[in-house]
Amino acid sequence: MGVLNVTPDSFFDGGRYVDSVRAVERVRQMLADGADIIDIGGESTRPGSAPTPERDEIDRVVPLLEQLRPECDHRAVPLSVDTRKTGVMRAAIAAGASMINDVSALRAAGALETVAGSAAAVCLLHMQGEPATMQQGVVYTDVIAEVKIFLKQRAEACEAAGIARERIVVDPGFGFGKTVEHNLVLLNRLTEIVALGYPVAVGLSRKSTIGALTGREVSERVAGSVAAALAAVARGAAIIRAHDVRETVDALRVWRAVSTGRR
Ligand code: HH2
Repeated sequence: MGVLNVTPDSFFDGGRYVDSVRAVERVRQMLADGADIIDIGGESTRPGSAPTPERDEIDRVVPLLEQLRPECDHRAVPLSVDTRKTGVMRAAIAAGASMINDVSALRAAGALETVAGSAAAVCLLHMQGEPATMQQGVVYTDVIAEVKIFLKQRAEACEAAGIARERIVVDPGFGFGKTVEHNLVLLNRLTEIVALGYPVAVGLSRKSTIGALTGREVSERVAGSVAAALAAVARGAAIIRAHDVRETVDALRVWRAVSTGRR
Protein backbone atom coordinates (compact mmCIF):
# COMPACT_ATOMS: atom_id res chain seq x y z
CA MET A 1 0.00 0.00 0.00
CA GLY A 2 1.64 3.19 -1.23
CA VAL A 3 0.98 6.32 0.86
CA LEU A 4 0.07 9.70 -0.60
CA ASN A 5 -0.71 12.47 1.85
CA VAL A 6 -2.29 15.54 0.26
CA THR A 7 -1.92 17.55 3.45
CA PRO A 8 0.24 20.51 4.40
CA ASP A 9 1.39 18.87 7.65
CA SER A 10 1.97 15.09 7.40
CA PHE A 11 5.09 14.04 9.26
CA PHE A 12 6.99 12.87 6.17
CA ASP A 13 5.37 14.02 2.92
CA GLY A 14 3.36 16.99 4.25
CA GLY A 15 3.23 19.83 1.70
CA ARG A 16 4.90 17.83 -1.10
CA TYR A 17 1.72 16.72 -2.90
CA VAL A 18 -0.73 19.54 -2.26
CA ASP A 19 -0.30 20.43 -5.93
CA SER A 20 -2.54 18.02 -7.86
CA VAL A 21 -0.11 17.59 -10.78
CA ARG A 22 2.60 16.43 -8.39
CA ALA A 23 0.13 14.20 -6.54
CA VAL A 24 -0.91 12.42 -9.75
CA GLU A 25 2.74 12.03 -10.80
CA ARG A 26 3.52 10.53 -7.41
CA VAL A 27 0.71 8.00 -7.71
CA ARG A 28 1.86 7.01 -11.21
CA GLN A 29 5.35 6.49 -9.83
CA MET A 30 4.04 4.31 -7.00
CA LEU A 31 2.03 2.24 -9.52
CA ALA A 32 5.11 1.82 -11.71
CA ASP A 33 7.10 0.82 -8.62
CA GLY A 34 4.65 -1.98 -7.81
CA ALA A 35 2.06 -0.61 -5.38
CA ASP A 36 -1.03 -2.86 -5.16
CA ILE A 37 -3.16 -0.29 -3.26
CA ILE A 38 -2.94 3.52 -3.14
CA ASP A 39 -3.86 5.14 0.19
CA ILE A 40 -4.75 8.84 -0.01
CA GLY A 41 -4.89 10.95 3.14
CA GLY A 42 -6.32 14.46 3.49
CA GLU A 43 -5.70 14.81 7.23
CA SER A 44 -2.53 14.21 9.21
CA THR A 45 -2.95 11.98 12.26
CA ARG A 46 0.63 12.33 13.45
CA PRO A 47 1.05 12.80 17.21
CA GLY A 48 0.03 16.33 18.18
CA SER A 49 -1.82 17.04 14.91
CA ALA A 50 -4.92 19.24 14.87
CA PRO A 51 -8.12 17.96 13.20
CA THR A 52 -8.80 19.11 9.62
CA PRO A 53 -12.25 20.57 8.81
CA GLU A 54 -14.37 18.09 6.86
CA ARG A 55 -14.85 20.38 3.87
CA ASP A 56 -11.07 20.88 3.49
CA GLU A 57 -10.45 17.14 3.67
CA ILE A 58 -13.09 16.45 1.00
CA ASP A 59 -11.65 19.18 -1.23
CA ARG A 60 -8.18 17.67 -0.93
CA VAL A 61 -9.15 14.07 -1.60
CA VAL A 62 -12.18 13.92 -3.91
CA PRO A 63 -10.81 15.71 -7.02
CA LEU A 64 -7.74 13.47 -6.85
CA LEU A 65 -9.86 10.33 -6.60
CA GLU A 66 -11.87 11.42 -9.62
CA GLN A 67 -8.71 12.02 -11.59
CA LEU A 68 -7.00 8.78 -10.57
CA ARG A 69 -9.97 6.47 -10.84
CA PRO A 70 -9.74 5.56 -14.56
CA GLU A 71 -6.09 4.50 -14.45
CA CYS A 72 -6.39 2.72 -11.10
CA ASP A 73 -9.56 0.90 -12.27
CA HIS A 74 -7.71 -0.06 -15.45
CA ARG A 75 -4.90 -1.61 -13.41
CA ALA A 76 -7.34 -3.05 -10.82
CA VAL A 77 -5.53 -1.11 -8.09
CA PRO A 78 -7.88 -0.17 -5.23
CA LEU A 79 -7.97 3.45 -4.14
CA SER A 80 -8.08 3.69 -0.34
CA VAL A 81 -8.91 6.85 1.58
CA ASP A 82 -7.40 7.43 5.01
CA THR A 83 -10.08 9.26 6.99
CA ARG A 84 -11.88 9.31 10.34
CA LYS A 85 -14.87 11.34 9.15
CA THR A 86 -18.17 9.91 7.99
CA GLY A 87 -18.78 12.78 5.56
CA VAL A 88 -15.39 12.23 3.93
CA MET A 89 -16.05 8.48 3.71
CA ARG A 90 -19.36 9.15 1.98
CA ALA A 91 -17.82 11.59 -0.52
CA ALA A 92 -14.82 9.33 -1.14
CA ILE A 93 -16.95 6.24 -1.80
CA ALA A 94 -19.13 8.26 -4.19
CA ALA A 95 -15.95 9.36 -6.02
CA GLY A 96 -14.71 5.77 -6.42
CA ALA A 97 -12.75 4.87 -3.28
CA SER A 98 -12.86 1.12 -2.82
CA MET A 99 -11.36 1.07 0.67
CA ILE A 100 -11.73 3.21 3.79
CA ASN A 101 -8.66 3.26 6.03
CA ASP A 102 -9.84 4.59 9.39
CA VAL A 103 -7.50 5.17 12.33
CA SER A 104 -10.67 5.42 14.48
CA ALA A 105 -11.91 1.99 13.30
CA LEU A 106 -15.34 3.30 12.17
CA ARG A 107 -16.25 4.65 15.63
CA ALA A 108 -17.57 8.01 14.33
CA ALA A 109 -21.36 8.35 14.20
CA GLY A 110 -22.66 6.87 10.93
CA ALA A 111 -19.28 5.49 9.81
CA LEU A 112 -20.18 1.79 10.15
CA GLU A 113 -23.45 2.30 8.28
CA THR A 114 -21.73 4.30 5.53
CA VAL A 115 -19.20 1.56 4.79
CA ALA A 116 -21.80 -1.19 5.26
CA GLY A 117 -24.03 0.50 2.69
CA SER A 118 -21.24 0.43 0.09
CA ALA A 119 -19.02 -2.23 -1.46
CA ALA A 120 -15.87 -0.70 0.04
CA ALA A 121 -13.35 -2.62 2.12
CA VAL A 122 -12.25 -1.22 5.47
CA CYS A 123 -9.01 -1.08 7.43
CA LEU A 124 -9.67 -0.91 11.19
CA LEU A 125 -6.77 0.53 13.20
CA HIS A 126 -6.15 0.39 16.94
CA MET A 127 -5.44 3.80 18.49
CA GLN A 128 -5.28 4.67 22.20
CA GLY A 129 -6.63 8.23 22.62
CA GLU A 130 -6.78 10.86 19.87
CA PRO A 131 -3.95 12.07 17.60
CA ALA A 132 -3.60 15.43 19.40
CA THR A 133 -2.70 13.77 22.72
CA MET A 134 -2.18 10.05 22.03
CA GLN A 135 1.53 9.97 22.91
CA GLN A 136 0.94 11.48 26.37
CA GLY A 137 0.54 9.12 29.32
CA VAL A 138 0.34 5.93 27.26
CA VAL A 139 -0.61 2.98 29.51
CA TYR A 140 -1.42 -0.67 28.77
CA THR A 141 -1.67 -3.62 31.15
CA ASP A 142 -1.08 -6.02 28.24
CA VAL A 143 -0.67 -4.27 24.90
CA ILE A 144 -1.14 -7.42 22.78
CA ALA A 145 -4.30 -8.51 24.57
CA GLU A 146 -5.79 -5.00 24.52
CA VAL A 147 -5.09 -4.40 20.83
CA LYS A 148 -6.44 -7.85 19.95
CA ILE A 149 -9.66 -7.42 21.92
CA PHE A 150 -10.29 -3.99 20.41
CA LEU A 151 -9.69 -5.16 16.83
CA LYS A 152 -11.85 -8.25 17.34
CA GLN A 153 -14.71 -6.17 18.77
CA ARG A 154 -14.54 -3.61 15.96
CA ALA A 155 -14.38 -6.33 13.29
CA GLU A 156 -17.40 -8.05 14.87
CA ALA A 157 -19.27 -4.74 14.94
CA CYS A 158 -18.54 -4.37 11.22
CA GLU A 159 -19.78 -7.87 10.48
CA ALA A 160 -22.93 -7.29 12.55
CA ALA A 161 -23.56 -4.10 10.53
CA GLY A 162 -23.35 -6.11 7.31
CA ILE A 163 -19.72 -5.67 6.23
CA ALA A 164 -18.62 -9.09 4.96
CA ARG A 165 -15.57 -10.59 6.64
CA GLU A 166 -13.71 -10.58 3.29
CA ARG A 167 -13.89 -6.77 3.27
CA ILE A 168 -12.19 -6.31 6.66
CA VAL A 169 -8.49 -5.62 7.35
CA VAL A 170 -7.07 -4.94 10.84
CA ASP A 171 -4.02 -2.89 11.85
CA PRO A 172 -2.36 -2.77 15.30
CA GLY A 173 -1.70 0.95 14.77
CA PHE A 174 2.03 1.41 15.24
CA GLY A 175 2.69 4.77 16.89
CA PHE A 176 -0.97 5.45 17.65
CA GLY A 177 -0.84 5.85 21.43
CA LYS A 178 2.15 3.51 21.77
CA THR A 179 5.73 3.81 22.97
CA VAL A 180 8.69 2.37 21.10
CA GLU A 181 8.54 -0.62 23.47
CA HIS A 182 4.83 -1.21 22.74
CA ASN A 183 5.51 -1.02 19.00
CA LEU A 184 8.33 -3.55 19.29
CA VAL A 185 6.24 -6.02 21.29
CA LEU A 186 3.43 -5.68 18.74
CA LEU A 187 5.77 -6.30 15.83
CA ASN A 188 7.62 -9.13 17.55
CA ARG A 189 4.32 -10.88 18.39
CA LEU A 190 2.40 -9.90 15.26
CA THR A 191 1.44 -13.56 14.68
CA GLU A 192 -0.96 -13.18 17.63
CA ILE A 193 -2.79 -10.37 15.78
CA VAL A 194 -2.69 -12.42 12.55
CA ALA A 195 -4.37 -15.26 14.51
CA LEU A 196 -7.55 -13.14 14.67
CA GLY A 197 -8.11 -14.38 11.13
CA TYR A 198 -8.31 -11.04 9.27
CA PRO A 199 -5.62 -9.74 6.90
CA VAL A 200 -3.24 -7.55 8.93
CA ALA A 201 -1.89 -4.21 7.70
CA VAL A 202 1.31 -2.76 9.15
CA GLY A 203 2.45 0.86 8.94
CA LEU A 204 5.88 1.59 10.38
CA SER A 205 7.17 3.53 7.39
CA ARG A 206 9.57 6.25 8.55
CA LYS A 207 7.88 6.41 11.98
CA SER A 208 9.63 7.56 15.14
CA THR A 209 10.21 3.98 16.31
CA ILE A 210 12.48 3.53 13.27
CA GLY A 211 14.18 6.78 14.25
CA ALA A 212 14.59 5.63 17.86
CA LEU A 213 16.22 2.37 16.74
CA THR A 214 18.52 3.85 14.10
CA GLY A 215 19.16 7.38 15.36
CA ARG A 216 18.11 8.66 11.90
CA GLU A 217 15.97 11.64 10.93
CA VAL A 218 12.69 11.08 9.05
CA SER A 219 14.43 11.65 5.70
CA GLU A 220 16.91 8.82 6.37
CA ARG A 221 14.70 6.00 7.58
CA VAL A 222 14.19 3.97 4.38
CA ALA A 223 16.46 1.03 5.27
CA GLY A 224 15.05 0.82 8.79
CA SER A 225 11.50 0.94 7.42
CA VAL A 226 12.20 -1.81 4.89
CA ALA A 227 13.66 -4.01 7.65
CA ALA A 228 10.49 -3.51 9.69
CA ALA A 229 8.36 -4.36 6.64
CA LEU A 230 10.21 -7.65 6.14
CA ALA A 231 9.87 -8.48 9.83
CA ALA A 232 6.12 -7.84 9.55
CA VAL A 233 5.71 -10.01 6.44
CA ALA A 234 7.74 -12.79 8.10
CA ARG A 235 5.13 -12.74 10.89
CA GLY A 236 2.16 -12.89 8.52
CA ALA A 237 1.33 -9.25 7.63
CA ALA A 238 -0.76 -9.08 4.45
CA ILE A 239 -0.43 -5.35 3.68
CA ILE A 240 2.58 -3.08 4.17
CA ARG A 241 1.75 0.64 4.22
CA ALA A 242 4.83 2.41 2.88
CA HIS A 243 5.99 5.79 1.62
CA ASP A 244 8.92 4.20 -0.26
CA VAL A 245 7.16 1.79 -2.59
CA ARG A 246 10.10 1.01 -4.86
CA GLU A 247 12.50 0.00 -2.08
CA THR A 248 9.82 -1.91 -0.16
CA VAL A 249 8.58 -3.83 -3.21
CA ASP A 250 12.16 -4.73 -4.24
CA ALA A 251 12.89 -6.07 -0.76
CA LEU A 252 9.62 -8.03 -0.67
CA ARG A 253 10.26 -9.53 -4.13
CA VAL A 254 13.66 -10.83 -3.06
CA TRP A 255 12.23 -12.04 0.25
CA ARG A 256 9.43 -13.94 -1.46
CA ALA A 257 11.73 -15.53 -4.04
CA VAL A 258 14.04 -16.76 -1.29
CA SER A 259 11.11 -17.97 0.83
CA THR A 260 9.62 -20.00 -2.02
CA GLY A 261 12.93 -20.96 -3.67
CA ARG A 262 11.50 -19.77 -7.00
CA ARG A 263 11.69 -16.67 -9.18
N1 HH2 B 1 -0.20 5.52 9.85
C1 HH2 B 1 -0.46 6.79 9.52
C2 HH2 B 1 -1.65 7.13 8.88
N2 HH2 B 1 -2.54 6.18 8.53
N3 HH2 B 1 -3.16 3.91 8.43
C3 HH2 B 1 -2.91 2.63 8.70
N4 HH2 B 1 -3.78 1.67 8.32
N5 HH2 B 1 -1.78 2.25 9.38
C4 HH2 B 1 -0.86 3.15 9.79
O1 HH2 B 1 0.15 2.75 10.44
C5 HH2 B 1 -1.08 4.54 9.50
C6 HH2 B 1 -2.28 4.89 8.81
C7 HH2 B 1 0.55 7.86 9.82
O2 HH2 B 1 1.44 8.01 8.75
P1 HH2 B 1 1.30 9.12 7.60
O3 HH2 B 1 0.00 9.00 6.88
O4 HH2 B 1 2.48 9.03 6.71
O5 HH2 B 1 1.41 10.49 8.36
P2 HH2 B 1 0.38 11.61 8.75
O6 HH2 B 1 -0.62 11.00 9.67
O7 HH2 B 1 1.22 12.66 9.40
O8 HH2 B 1 -0.30 12.09 7.48
